[in-house]
Amino acid sequence: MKKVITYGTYDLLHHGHIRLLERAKALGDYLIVGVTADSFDQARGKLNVEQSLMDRIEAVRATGLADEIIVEEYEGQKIDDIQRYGVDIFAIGSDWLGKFDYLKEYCEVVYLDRTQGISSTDLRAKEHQLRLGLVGESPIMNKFEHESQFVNGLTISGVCSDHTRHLSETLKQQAMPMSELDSLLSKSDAIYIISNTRYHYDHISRALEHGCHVLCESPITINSEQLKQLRAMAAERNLMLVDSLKTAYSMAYYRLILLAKSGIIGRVVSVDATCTSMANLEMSDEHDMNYLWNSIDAWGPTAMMPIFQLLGTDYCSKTVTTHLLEGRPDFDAFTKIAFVYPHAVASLKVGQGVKSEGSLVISGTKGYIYVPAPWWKTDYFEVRYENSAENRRHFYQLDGEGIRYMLVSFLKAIQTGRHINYLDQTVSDAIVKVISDFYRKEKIIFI
Ligand code: C2G
Repeated sequence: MKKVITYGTYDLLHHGHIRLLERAKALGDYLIVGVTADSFDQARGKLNVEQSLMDRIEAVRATGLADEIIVEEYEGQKIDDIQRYGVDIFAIGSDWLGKFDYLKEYCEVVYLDRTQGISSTDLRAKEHQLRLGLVGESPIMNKFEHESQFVNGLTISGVCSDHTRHLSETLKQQAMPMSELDSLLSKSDAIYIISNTRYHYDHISRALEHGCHVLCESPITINSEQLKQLRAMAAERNLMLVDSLKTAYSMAYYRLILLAKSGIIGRVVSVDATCTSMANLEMSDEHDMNYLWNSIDAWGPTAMMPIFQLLGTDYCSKTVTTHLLEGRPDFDAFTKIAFVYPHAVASLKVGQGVKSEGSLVISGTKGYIYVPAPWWKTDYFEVRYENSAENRRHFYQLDGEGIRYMLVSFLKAIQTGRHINYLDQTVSDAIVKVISDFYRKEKIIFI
């Protein structure tokens, strides 16, 4: 009996896939089809797969062409499968020409002509095209422009900015002043906002009025009342209003939160997060300073996220200590917040112009999780115990600082009308509440 094997994602199964399976089957007597696991697709940069693994397997099964279906989970598995199943022929589409010649050592390798004019990518893009406008004054917009290339169906519709010095040449060419925001909104389906937090409310409400979905750099606003209004506006119009907090979308970060919640370090008793950066305050002129984010705005949301995700948002008390920049009553260069919960504590330190070790430590009754600096770009963490032989290291690939995963998730949320909970709304609201209190200068210790 001649055994043939072939592999694929088979997202939105189409006649190109079916023709390939038919020809692969005709090469022998028994066809094994390897369907890629979601984590393997993610690792190889295929981020936009729409259907779940089960749905994709089901679609392949329904063709009646596969005698056996297996799951492809890791790089290098093909060699193992070929040997394990005693495969005679490996078949794949000609878009992979030459890429699998290394398998010739184990079996015959056949490249079959790819069917022209159809692909899962086209099908996905046709279904949903999203025009994303960029709004604000930050070099991070360059990263969004770059990362949008990895997201099928997403195009940048334009840029509104009053401070274009840090923008890439491509963005500079499309940039219009903030006074023309309405014209950007009218050619966009959604916008990404990274204007100074003082302007978020105005920019978000105008976007929602125009029927645009919003992805806004956290905090969404610096005033809890305004946040309530914006949430109501978004709900009324069936529009997404989502925090842009890229750390939430890092696989390593997401997994470490799940691990901590699963009890791997016992009961969590302390979460300590530090995030700092050098804002180059001496170099900044008056115009720059207008757009520069202070510590609590720039880093507060990121640092509060693990605290609220692990300990909840019902803290009993918080003590805020801050250091304001001389002559700038609204610019904190450093802020420390200590939270007390009924059975736990937490602390955060944020600095913009003050530098410290940017690590995250989650302490528990059995052990602790340590994420080295810069933890907000998590790709690695350690679970540590008293007995170091039990320590475990975890590594997950992080591409584009998490921005591309966040864009994919935002797109999916718009398509499905359902926001996947990388960042719970209660956490987002609690972040705004702390920042709102900060600006009301409630019970703050100044140093
Ligand atoms: N295919 C085709 N014609 C098309 C589209 C796809 O012949 N118009 C073939 C591909 O060449 C591949 C199979 O259908 O052999 C599955 O395609 P995808 O679902 O796009 O999967 P792919 O990313 O090619 O996965 O490690 C190799 C992968 O597992 C192959």
